[in-house]
Amino acid sequence: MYTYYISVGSNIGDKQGHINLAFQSFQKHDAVSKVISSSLIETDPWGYTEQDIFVNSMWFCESILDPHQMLCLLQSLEKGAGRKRHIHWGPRTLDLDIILAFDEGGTMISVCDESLTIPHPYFWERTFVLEPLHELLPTFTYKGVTIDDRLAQLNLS
Ligand code: A4P
Ligand code: MG
Repeated sequence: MYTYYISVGSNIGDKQGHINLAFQSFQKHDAVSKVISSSLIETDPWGYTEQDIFVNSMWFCESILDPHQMLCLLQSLEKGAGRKRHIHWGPRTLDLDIILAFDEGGTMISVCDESLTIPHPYFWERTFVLEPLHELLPTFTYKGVTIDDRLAQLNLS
């Protein structure tokens, strides 16, 4: 059994609608359990800034799926929302990224291959990821820094 924190983002069309529909399918999936969503927040675009504001949130779940199987499930939900891949960091109906994964003993899992990098390479730089993560995991610490301190650093810079 694994636990996952999954970042959710949308900035095209009915953003909240895309997220809510995907959440319902995810919750119903046989291979996932104990699904929780953070609040939805509106955020300014990060990276490629010539695009509409995003709605972002974070999902927690337990699952028997290993990280690559979880990536497949998330990509099928993105497809279901009509996701087309064009511009890197560009507009999307639904983006589901695995941010953190833990094994049954609570140890953080690292993956780095051609299809998957966990922890997500930019998560520690992004308030749109860390704010919803903070809601679900307020005691999280990464490389000796608490998520509270990291958010304070990012909000100052
Ligand atoms: N991939 C590798 N690691 C992962 C992972 N941990 N989780 C691979 C999910 N996928 C992972 O992703 C390209 C490939 O990354 C996948 O095929 C998978 O094998 P993509 O979603 O098709 O393409 P992308 O848009 O180029 O990359 P990505 O990683 O989704 O973009 P980012 O870095 O997440 O940036 N601003 C705000 N405010 N809110 C946002 O949500 N999102 C982005 C997207 C930019 N700016 C934003 C937001
Ligand atoms: Mg993605």
